[in-house]
Amino acid sequence: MILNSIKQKLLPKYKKRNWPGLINAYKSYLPVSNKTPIITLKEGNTPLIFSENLSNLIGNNTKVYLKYDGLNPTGSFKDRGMTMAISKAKEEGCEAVICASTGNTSASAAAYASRGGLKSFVLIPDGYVAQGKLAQALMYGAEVLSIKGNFDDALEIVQKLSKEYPITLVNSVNPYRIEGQKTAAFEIMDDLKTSPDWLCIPMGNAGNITAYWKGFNEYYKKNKKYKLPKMMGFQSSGSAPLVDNIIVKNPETIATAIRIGNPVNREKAKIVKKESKGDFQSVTDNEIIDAYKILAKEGIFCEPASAASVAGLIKNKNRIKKDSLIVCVLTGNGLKDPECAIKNNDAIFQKNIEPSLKNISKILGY
Ligand code: AN7
Repeated sequence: MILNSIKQKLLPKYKKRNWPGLINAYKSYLPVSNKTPIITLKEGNTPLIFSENLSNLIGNNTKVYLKYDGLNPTGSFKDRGMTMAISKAKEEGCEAVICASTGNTSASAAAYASRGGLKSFVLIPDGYVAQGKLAQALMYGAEVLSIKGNFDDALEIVQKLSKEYPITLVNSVNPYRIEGQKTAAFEIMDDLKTSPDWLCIPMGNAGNITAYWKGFNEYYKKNKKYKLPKMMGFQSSGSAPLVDNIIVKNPETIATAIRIGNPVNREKAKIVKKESKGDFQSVTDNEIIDAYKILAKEGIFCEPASAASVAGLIKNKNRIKKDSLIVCVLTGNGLKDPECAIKNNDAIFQKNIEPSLKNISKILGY
């Protein structure tokens, strides 16, 4: 009886099943009209999760939240940009889309293109795309070209192709991608009713950090209670063109999603850093894996590139002011890269066990 009355009170308030997808939810902030065909998989509305472990680790009454964007329909934040890019491509009458990708963009482009009835072509670097992402691109129906080169080589080619042929480029140079992705900042501010002091985020091409900054600014312009956070961008030390202000010819990192040596949004990222009084830093692969494990111990499984945001936060422990509110963006789901997880964990995993009750209870220590 008591349980029933609690349920009746809570249910209407927490009913989120009617989420319409991020274009419908934030229409007034987006370049869409009644004529735009909205191609959606109900992306967005991802949870902002308080991290007890990280808050304790940082100390000084810091509150750390995780924006778990790996819970989008294809398992990464790319869906936010792709619902916009594909809807606009469809509105403009285009029939095919193309992208270069370290994996997640290709998965998302393939899914939304199929949903919108468009053809998709994706170029990926041979041998450097996590299995889950490759599986998705193939299943969702993209034409996949694995090239003997890296992401930067692939991006150069697709940029040229999209200029010469009637194919829409859906990498983050497409401005609609940034428009869609800025909604993640809106959701954070809607949840917190304020802005964080720091936003920690991994950077590859730096489209996402650009998008978040745009989102924070748009709310701030409407209401000054939404302060502007410091934008803290993190790259892997073997692939840190924005930190070192260089082009990295042969980027290398376990975080294959951000294995990018010549980011297209370099100039935009510089502006974000300057305007937000933020910082760009690198973290090593070992620091990334440590952060990856810390998150999992709290039940949160992200891909290695996403853990770079948390590795970066931990690295700055001594710089964080008392009572800070920090959000780390977890851009992709851990299931994207099962190989990395199986290789990098501290689990007890015993194989070839005789299936007898006696034997198993002995192994378990009973
Ligand atoms: C999990 O899929 O570039 O700084 O081709 O998959 O906006 O590039 C992926 C990038 C962070 C970096 N985290 O975002 C691609 C691709 C994950 C990612 C990034 C990516 P940007």
